[in-house]
Amino acid sequence: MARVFVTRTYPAEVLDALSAHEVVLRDKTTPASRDTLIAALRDHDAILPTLGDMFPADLLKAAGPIRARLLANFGVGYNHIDVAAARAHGLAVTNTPGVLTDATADLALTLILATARRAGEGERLVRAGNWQGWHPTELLGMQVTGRTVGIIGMGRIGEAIARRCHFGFGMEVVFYNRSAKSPDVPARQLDSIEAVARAADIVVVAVPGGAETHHLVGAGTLAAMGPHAILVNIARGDVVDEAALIAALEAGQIAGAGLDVYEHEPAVPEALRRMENVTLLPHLGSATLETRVAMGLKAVENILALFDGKPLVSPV
Ligand code: 8YV
Repeated sequence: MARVFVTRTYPAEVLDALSAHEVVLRDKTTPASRDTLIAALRDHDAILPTLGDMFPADLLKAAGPIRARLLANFGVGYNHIDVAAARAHGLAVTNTPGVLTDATADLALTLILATARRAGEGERLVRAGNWQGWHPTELLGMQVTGRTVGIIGMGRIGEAIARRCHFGFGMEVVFYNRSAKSPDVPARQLDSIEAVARAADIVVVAVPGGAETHHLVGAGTLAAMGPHAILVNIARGDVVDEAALIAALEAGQIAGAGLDVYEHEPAVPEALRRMENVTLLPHLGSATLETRVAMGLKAVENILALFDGKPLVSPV
């Protein structure tokens, strides 16, 4: 019987799928500490970690000798794991691509619509008991149908967002991607992020996180967007320079923002929380029950493949 360390609370189906093995469950909603992860690496054959459970190179080094052979990450993004260092310590890393694409793309559209149509402001008005009744110029927003959306990062999730924007809202799609891409939606690839920012009414960030994309969207991109444009981020918080975003919003350089992710989660700057033209969600991209179950089962599939001596299903 192999031993698996599971760092968080998961839907029951996920743990049921591991029932043939010994599961050590840290039944918590918060990230595991450094000491907990070091002990887990020493005493288990596989670990099922997720966002916030940090595996930097120095932790992996301090843990040695490591018994674990796999970090089966729950999530498609794995910027909290130093993959090269993990490999150097004999640990494979897997993620959960594909199964969360639709849920995350749906959430991007939630942010586009909520921000453009000022849904948060309207909801707060009604909830506070301050609505005085309908009038012709109340809370006028930006019409989404027919606008241009600019997608930064045309991977699986970017393409799913493009499909929704094109087929659902008749939007023109432009995008930036570091390599040439032909998505299955009419879309124009532009050669820089600034060009996308200039062309689009709504810019959506959908690149992976990590050192390569840190502050990819900064003051220059925001300045290129224009005072009627909206920025949406469903990727990782630090892909956008948060201080530059706050400055651009405060200066009226852009019209608003829809954010699911932040540079220092769960901290959300007070300046953003004060702004009515910003929609703020608590990293809900993949947060549907069916998606979280599918993510968990994908992580478990990788763990079981390791124990059965089969090829990993989704190595990174
Ligand atoms: C997850 C995500 O909810 O999968 C990812 O990379 O950002 C979200 O869908 C969370 O980050 C767990 O990994």
